[in-house]
Amino acid sequence: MPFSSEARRDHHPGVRSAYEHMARRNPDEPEFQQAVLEVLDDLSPALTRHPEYAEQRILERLCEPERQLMFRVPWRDDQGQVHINRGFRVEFNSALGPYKGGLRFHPSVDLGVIKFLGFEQIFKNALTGMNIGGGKGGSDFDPKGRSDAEIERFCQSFMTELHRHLGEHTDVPAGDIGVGAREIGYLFGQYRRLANRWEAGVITGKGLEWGGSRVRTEATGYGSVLFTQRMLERVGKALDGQRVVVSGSGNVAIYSVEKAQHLGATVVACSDSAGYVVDDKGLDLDLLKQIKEVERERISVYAERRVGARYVEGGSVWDVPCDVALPSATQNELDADAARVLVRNGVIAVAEGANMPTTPEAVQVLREAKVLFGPGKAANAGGVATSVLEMRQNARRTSWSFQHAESELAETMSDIHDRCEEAAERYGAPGDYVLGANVAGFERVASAMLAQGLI
Ligand code: NDP
Ligand code: 2IT
Repeated sequence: MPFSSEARRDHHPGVRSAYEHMARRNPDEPEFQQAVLEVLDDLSPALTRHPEYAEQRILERLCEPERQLMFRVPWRDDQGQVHINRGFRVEFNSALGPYKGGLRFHPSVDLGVIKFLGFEQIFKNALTGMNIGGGKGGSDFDPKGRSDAEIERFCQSFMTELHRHLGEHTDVPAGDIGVGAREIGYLFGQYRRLANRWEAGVITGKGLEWGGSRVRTEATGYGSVLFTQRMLERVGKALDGQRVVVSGSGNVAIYSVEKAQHLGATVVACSDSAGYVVDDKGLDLDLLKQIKEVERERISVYAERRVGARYVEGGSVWDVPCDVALPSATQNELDADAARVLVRNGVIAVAEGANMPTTPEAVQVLREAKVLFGPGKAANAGGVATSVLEMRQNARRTSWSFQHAESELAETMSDIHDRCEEAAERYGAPGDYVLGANVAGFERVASAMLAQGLI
């Protein structure tokens, strides 16, 4: 990826050389290059204000993970066949706390994908104001169509290698695409067995009976909708009465639908990788949960069971007219063409429930159309923030009520919104949440790195 062909401003030489250095060293990792570019593109004014960041080569250090693990994950399927997958954990930056970030099981996973996610996680975690560093992991294992027993064997094999690198003060994984409550259970079980320690704080997203936190399941979706609500409030609007489209139908999507409905919106569409459903009366949340969480079925089944709903195979969910769009599936799922359709249909706000779902060209289209835009590292930070609430409860051997955990989440999302807003104003770009999130996250990590010396 060339360095910002349509640069929004003249770049500080330190930004340019750090980007070129990173791109040379990681030539086959387009998602990682994209994630770095999206952050560095906003950092020139911060480097001008703080010459010590360039002198100490903070950007070059940030772009190089502290540690990258790749390992073999052998497992046997129900027919006795042997499979070999590749496992990853990228421990990117621990200046602010132990490495923290999810595990993704999806066939598209490779080192570059895990590095893009780990890099984003550094700034997202910094924005929460909490003491967590950035990391990410996963495997190219495809859980689709696998039995519970196969998932269990895979998770046990994966953790057999990973466990030696984890610890509540070292590295604390959680879920992401393809890793939910079931997988976290098998992973924690194998960790506990190998470590001979009941160390709740070593992984988050646990079941409520064994150290999990209320609201962690809901947190990412709830948080992204709360962030959207704060953006709308700033321009004198609210979610009440708005037409919302969500992409995906996994953990983040389902709880975005739930919170948007709580706040009075009508959610008219959601999707999976094969197609999307439209339900003009508003999605039936109980039916959606039954199909996706209980039966683990495809989203097309929703239209078979719900009168008045229709399924569109393939195509783009962004063709469905809406006021608010919440991309909550995967990276680069909302491109410039889709953004133009959204703008033509009158969209007023877009918030990223997923990580990097909007391409840079699409962000540009939305920016030019003055659409409110919440970048993932701010809008979807409610998940990781609630993971920290889980770790806090584990450390104190206590367990909070749903109301208490939810009010902590709401306060955190509001603080993140305000941090982005404040940084954007300080750097002369009021309302630019992308710049605000990048700068505010960066300043916190950079000053910690500077204070801790050359490591
Ligand atoms: P899930 O596995 O629960 O759901 C993923 C959803 O996205 C599914 O509907 C899936 O469809 C769809 N999807 C996945 N890959 C693709 C693809 N290549 N093309 C089209 N659709 C795809 O994952 P989550 O809901 O947990 O994660 C969704 C996003 O949110 C990810 O970007 C993740 O990184 C991000 N995120 C998650 C957090 C969490 O706490 N879980 C926290 C912060 C961000 P299908 O079933 O057809 O594959
Ligand atoms: O992308 C993310 O922030 C997550 N998948 C959640 C990470 C976490 O540690 O809760």
